[in-house]
This record gives sequence, structure tokens and C-alpha cells, in this order.
Amino acid sequence: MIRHSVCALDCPDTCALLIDVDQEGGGSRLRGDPDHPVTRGFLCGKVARYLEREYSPERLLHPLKRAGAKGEGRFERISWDEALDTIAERLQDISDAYGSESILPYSYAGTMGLLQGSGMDRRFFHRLGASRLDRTICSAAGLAGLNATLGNRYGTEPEQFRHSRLIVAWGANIHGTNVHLWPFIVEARRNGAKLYVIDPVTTRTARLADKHFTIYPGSDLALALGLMHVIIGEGLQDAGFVEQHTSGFEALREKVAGYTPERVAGLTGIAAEDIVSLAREYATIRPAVIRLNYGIQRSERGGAATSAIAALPALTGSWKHVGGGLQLSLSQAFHFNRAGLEMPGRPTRTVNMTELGKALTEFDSPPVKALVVYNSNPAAIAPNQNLVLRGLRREDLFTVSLEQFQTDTADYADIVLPATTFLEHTDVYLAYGHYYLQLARPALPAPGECRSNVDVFRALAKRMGFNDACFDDSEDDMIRTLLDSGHPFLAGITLERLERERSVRLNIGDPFLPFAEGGFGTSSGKCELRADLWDYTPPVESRLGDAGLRARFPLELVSSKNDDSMNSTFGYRGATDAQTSRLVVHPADAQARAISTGDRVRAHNDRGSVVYTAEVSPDVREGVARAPSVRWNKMSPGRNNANALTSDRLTDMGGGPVFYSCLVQIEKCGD
Ligand SMILES: Nc1nc2c(c(=O)[nH]1)N[C@H]1C(S)=C(S)[C@@H](COP(=O)(O)OP(=O)(O)OC[C@H]3O[C@@H](n4cnc5c(=O)[nH]c(N)nc54)[C@H](O)[C@@H]3O)O[C@H]1N2
Ligand SMILES: Nc1nc2c(c(=O)[nH]1)N[C@H]1C(S)=C(S)[C@@H](COP(=O)(O)OP(=O)(O)OC[C@H]3O[C@@H](n4cnc5c(=O)[nH]c(N)nc54)[C@H](O)[C@@H]3O)O[C@H]1N2
Ligand code: SF4
Ligand SMILES: [Mo]
Repeated sequence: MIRHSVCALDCPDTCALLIDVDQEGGGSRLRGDPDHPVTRGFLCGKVARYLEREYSPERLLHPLKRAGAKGEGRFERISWDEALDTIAERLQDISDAYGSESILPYSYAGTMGLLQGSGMDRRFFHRLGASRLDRTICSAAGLAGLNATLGNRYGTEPEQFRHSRLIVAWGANIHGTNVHLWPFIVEARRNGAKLYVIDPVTTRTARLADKHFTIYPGSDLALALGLMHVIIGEGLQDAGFVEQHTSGFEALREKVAGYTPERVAGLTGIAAEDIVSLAREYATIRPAVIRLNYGIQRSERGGAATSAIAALPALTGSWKHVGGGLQLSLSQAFHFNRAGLEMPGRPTRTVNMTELGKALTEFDSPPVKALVVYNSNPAAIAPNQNLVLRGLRREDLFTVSLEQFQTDTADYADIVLPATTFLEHTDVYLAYGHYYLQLARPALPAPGECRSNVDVFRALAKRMGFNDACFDDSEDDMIRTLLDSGHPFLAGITLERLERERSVRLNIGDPFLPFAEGGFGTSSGKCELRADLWDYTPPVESRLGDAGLRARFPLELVSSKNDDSMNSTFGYRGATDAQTSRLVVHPADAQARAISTGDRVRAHNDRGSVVYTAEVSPDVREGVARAPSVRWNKMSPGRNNANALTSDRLTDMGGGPVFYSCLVQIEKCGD
């Protein structure tokens, strides 16, 4: 029998899956649905092997309570009743003693499912009056940047990329992290399109590109202003579109006058003549599309950089063309009834998830006394890891982890609850890289005593005496509520229709040209050219940043995504561990330190020190080191990873993390 499912991983592609299931309910083969217009019958390598995870002997199957020291990883099995009673009692006691805001939920996108990730859990914590979590860890700076310029975060549909003549992958490793866009690019190139990549690293995508601009990390704002300098200076803007649909052009003209190609070359490391030719080609080749991804906004100037890049298609009028425009995240087009799903209740303190270390070690009035983690592995993925781990070690902190695997975070938990995978529970999925809404029903039985997040938070609500009707809602009730927003993009999309069709394109018209006739989501309805936000100063932690820091820590560490894993989700796999234990160093930087491929090296700064295996390669720009991420701490010699080096400084906009603005020194380890 073939069953349908949807990949729940935090990936723009949100693939439709087919799974072969035998008489006994065992899954034997997973593949991409050939009928889905974006999945097109194939999966990425990591999920093609997902059944290995599903049936891994390392899956957590029973509730556990801690039997050793925090972090040690010794646990004993307990019953669900004991686990839920303990959690309910402890949360109640903590709430009575310190106030409900001393309880902090911590979750991100381990699953992108709406019910399991922002459904019953939110209802529970809102009813409890717990602190709110500001979920900034991935995209906050970029989304704030897009909002400032476009007002709403719509973008070019992936299927339209086949019509583009110039595709600019800007901080976007398409082939590695968004592989279902790739076939559309192949099709475009067959018709003569060019692919340009702007990335400090020679990624798979860059290797396959027509041109690769190896920009200095964190300098994208300067490049965007340099391109505008050339476009406006040479009169290549679309005067009609600018006149009708943008505001702030005159101030922008003045602002970019100072960003000459020569000056921008010094700031970005891209030759002046390349800046000029890129600007000319971008402004004159039609249609031209920018695939912007989150790589550029994990740096100190990431918000402003995104905001400036997002203005380029309005300057050139590229929003008018099928196959033009820009894509970052498309998720805002899914106009759900979020309030109905999440039941926000009264406002409480908000804690920025990027600052977890500070929250656990510095906050008082009230201090964080209980931490409930699900869909996330903060011990591995949050910046300033030493501070995070110090917080997680606190004896007076009560920690719960809902997990599929015994992660580093689970090692610090007092109670661990075994969670279902997306193949085992019901959920609905938006996407951030396409416009299809999807439903998945359980395709496989849950092993052992695994329970879904919805189930667990429903049970906890009962134990804490919350009698509100919302805690009796079934998954289907929640889906109906979610779809009931009255927004035209969701008109006619019901649970019954999702049940029948499984994947339904939003009612956005075809072709969807969100801003062809203006209609931006800003208060003016225009694309805001925000010259006021766009002054480039190099990140403090960068080659042109703080000279004192740079003298001690001369290399820029980019701990970007590993091609063949998903954040820390597959960290237990040997092959993933081998990939994420590497530090890629440029030959010149390696030579200066007598480092060869295979050497054990130590990367360090004032925040921490991490041991890697060196790979000497020109795939990084001189002065840049790359640590494919995110490794499971406990697999490494120092029981840590790149986030022991990254800082918890926040981005210029949105309060996001600055993972890729990180200065380090590297040396060979003694034997
Ligand atoms: N294989 C795989 N796929 C994934 C993930 C994964 O871990 N592995 N993670 C998923 C998640 S959570 C997300 S958010 C998306 C993210 O997807 P992407 O945004 O594509 O991923 P990143 O690796 O963060 O960044 C993309 C590229 O930006 C480059 N970059 C770094 N700093 C700069 C800079 O300052 N300027 C420019 N121009 N480029 C820079 C990096 O070298 C990298 O190649 O991918 C998702 N898909
Ligand atoms: N240095 C560095 N740090 C980074 C990044 C980077 O590129 N470099 N990327 C950042 C980005 S973009 C992101 S999005 C974050 C990602 O950080 P996280 O969202 O924490 O992602 P993962 O590390 O993949 O951990 C997700 C966990 O959720 C669990 N899980 C999956 N499905 C379910 C479920 O249904 N129920 C429960 N209870 N658990 C489930 C998985 O087993 C997994 O352990 O990391 C950030 N950290
Ligand atoms: S991780 Fe992305 S590309 Fe891979 S199967 Fe899931 S949605 Fe598709
Ligand atoms: Mo992310």
C-alpha cells in the first residue's frame, strides 16, 4: 500500500512524500510524490534515508527521568503517568513560588507542522501564563528587512524560475538547502539563462554557477548599495515603476552616490568592474530574479542588507515579469487564523530565543525556573553555547525535553518524553519555498510509547486542571479553526478538500505576480526605498570590523548549513558527524599556520574553543573558515560545536542571531 505524507523538516521545499507500507504497517520505501509540482518525484539525500531514522535503534521509545548529573546522559525509564504527574506538579509549584513567567517554552522548527509546532503547545503555555518565546533563531532579521521594504513577504513562485533569464543566488546555497528549486533553474539555463552566485564560500551551487562573486561575509548591504549606485547612475532603473510604486527615490539617489564601485570593492572584496557588470546585467536582462536566502541575514547588518536587496526588483521593475522579482520566504501568503489556533490570551514577558544563555543565567524578576523544550535542540543550535550550557546545568532549573532522539539538550533534562515523527502524526504544512498547503495523516504507527506534541500538551493541560474547551479539540478541530480566517487566499480550502487533494495551491491567481502593479503591504502601499536604514558599516566581528579583535582573531568563521543534514537533527549519524567535524581553511591561511588536511585544529575566541579536523581548500575565501553545521556536541572531543564560538549579539533588525559574524583564531593542536 502506498500512503502519502509531507516532509516536516525546516526546509523551503516542504516535499510531498509517498511511502510504501506493508501489511504489518512497516514502511519500506520513501520517495518524492511525482504529482507534486515542486517535489516532482525526488527527495534530497537526507530524507530519502529517513526510514533509517524512523526505525533507528537510537529512537527514544519511553519516558525517562534523569538518574545522573545534568548533561551526563544517565536516565531511567518511567511511566507516562509518572512523567506527566511530575511535570504538572513541578510546573505548578514553580508557578506558585515564582510566578508563571518563570516557565519558558523553547521550540523551533524540528517539525514545521502547524499543529505540532504552534498548536496545542501554544494554547497550553498561553493558558499557563508562561513567558513568550520570540522565535528569532533563523529568520528574524531577514523578515524584518523584507517587511521594512515590501510590507508583506510574498515573492516569486518557484515554478516561475524556469522563465528567468538571470538568476542571482544571493546567500543561497540552492543545491544544498533548497534542492527542489534546482530543476527549474536547470530548465531556465537550458533556455539560455545564467546563474550567478554571491557567497563567500564555493558551495555546490557556486561550483555550478556561471559566475561566482566571493563576497566578504556580512558586506551584502554595501554590495546592494553599490549596485544601486551603478543602476541609478547609468539611468537603468525602471522610471515608470519607480515613480508609481516606490517612495524615497530621491533620498536613495543621494545615499548611493557615495557607494562607488571602487569604494564598494574595498568593502566587499568584489572587483569594481564585476560590480558594474553585475549591476548592468541585473538591470537589463529580463526577467531577472533574485533567490535570496537566509545566509546573508545571519550577520550583524543582516536586516538592513535584506531590506536593501529587496528593493532591487522595484528599482528595475522586475516584479512586472513572470520569472522576475525576488524570493526569500513565501510563508506569509498562508493567511491562517493563527489566533484561533494559538489562543494568545493575556500578554506576558517575551524572551528572545537567541539569548537563551542570558535568559538562563542572568534573568531575574522572575528568573527562568522551568524550561520545556520541544522541536529544538538548544544545547547545540543556540549561540554562545558555553553560557547556554552553564544555564542548562543549573541545579534549580527544571528542564523537560520532548524528543525523538537523546540530543544534548535531552541530556540536560530532568524528564525526557518520547516524541512521534511526522510519519506518525496528523499535521498541516505551509511552506516557505512554495505556495502549496498540505495535509498529512499518520502513515506509520508510533513505536513504543511515543506520543505527539499535541497529545502531550493536551494531557498536561488536563493534569493542570485547565478545563477550557480548546483542550478538548481534536487535530481536525484545530485544522478547521486554522483554515477559518476569511482570507481570500484560503477561500474554498477546507479540511475535506485537503483530505481529497492533500496538496492545494493557495488562491493567488496564476501567474502570481504579487507586486506587478505595486500593491505593496507597506502603509503607503509602495515599495519603501529605506535610505534611512542603509548606511554600511562593517560588522564588529569581520575583517574590516574591530581592529583590536581582528588582531587576535583574524579569521571569519561561517558555520553555514551542511549539505547533507538538517541543522542538528541528524547529528547522531556517523556520516553527518564526519561532515560536521570539518573546518575548511583556505590554503594561504593553512600554510601560515602549518596546517594540512586531516590535522586536528583548534578554533577559538574569547567565548570558547572547538576542535575540528582541518580540510585545506580554496572553497573558502582567504580569511574565511567554514564549519558545516550543526554538529551534535557530544560527538565531538570537546563536547561542543561552532556555537561555542558564535556570539549572542543581535542583528541590526529583528533581534536575530549573528551566527556568521564570528571572528576566530585557528591553530594546529599538539598531538
Ligand atoms: N541540507 C540542508 N538543508 C537545509 C538546512 C540544513 O541544515 N541542511 N537547514 C534549513 C534551514 S533551518 C534554513 S534556515 C535554510 C537556510 O538555507 P540557506 O540560507 O541557503 O543556508 P545557509 O547555509 O545559512 O546560507 C546560505 C549561504 O549563505 C552564505 N553566506 C554566509 N554568510 C554570507 C554573507 O555574509 N553574504 C552572502 N552573500 N552569503 C553568505 C553561506 O556560505 C551559504 O552558502 O536551509 C534549510 N535547508
Ligand atoms: N552555528 C550555527 N547555528 C545554527 C545554524 C547555523 O547555520 N549555524 N542555523 C540556525 C537555524 S537557521 C535554525 S532554524 C536553528 C535550528 O535549530 P532547531 O530548530 O533546534 O533544529 P534542529 O537542530 O534540527 O533540532 C530539531 C529537533 O526537533 C526534534 N523534532 C523533530 N520533530 C519533532 C516533533 O514532532 N516533536 C518533537 N518533540 N521533537 C521533534 C528533532 O529530533 C531535533 O532534535 O539552528 C540555528 N543554529
Ligand atoms: S528536507 Fe527539504 S528537500 Fe529534503 S525531503 Fe524534506 S522538504 Fe524535501
Ligand atoms: Mo533555519
